[in-house]
Amino acid sequence: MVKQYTLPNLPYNYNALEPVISAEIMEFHHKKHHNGYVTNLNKALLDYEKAEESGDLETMISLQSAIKFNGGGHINHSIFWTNLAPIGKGGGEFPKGEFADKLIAQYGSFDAFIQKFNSKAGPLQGSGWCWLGFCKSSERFHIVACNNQDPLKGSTPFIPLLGIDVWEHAYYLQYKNVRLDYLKAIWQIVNWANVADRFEKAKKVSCCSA
Ligand code: MN3
Repeated sequence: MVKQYTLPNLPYNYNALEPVISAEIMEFHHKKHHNGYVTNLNKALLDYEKAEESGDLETMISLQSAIKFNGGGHINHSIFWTNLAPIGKGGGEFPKGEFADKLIAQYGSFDAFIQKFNSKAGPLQGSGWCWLGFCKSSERFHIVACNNQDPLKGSTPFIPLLGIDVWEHAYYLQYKNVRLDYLKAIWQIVNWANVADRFEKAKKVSCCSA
């Protein structure tokens, strides 16, 4: 049988990211939104397997967008939760070491990087994600905005290090329509140790021939 996915537990309580992200947002985001992606992904994969077994190519094709959307939603949120940490427990604390040195070498400073990231995430039209990705071949970081639930790896050659969800469901209950306030605040809870850890792994992955 085709692999089925499960909703991962959050590495902290729903209220742990307050005051930056309210418990209400976190609970809805995890239990309803992420859980919905997992449920719909599993169903689409089972339906796809059935269609494949019976040679129903049209149904297989019709299921591809559901697999992309819900599979991307599961991948993206699974990264996002670990990219965040409560204030006082790693949240917002810039790391030291190779990752930090390299990021500063490319962008000038952490603040300059954040400014650049937010200038890409803020104007993203509709729903999507903004990512910091790394390319081993060019040894460069890339800030990329992706629409809907398109996962960074799969849509681009880059390995995702940090993703910020800019769907309205990620901030609307607290920040209303002011996405930029959410984007300014979220850096207080970015788990840079997790981002640096992902960088260490990304250094070993060939992503493209650039
Ligand atoms: Mn989301």
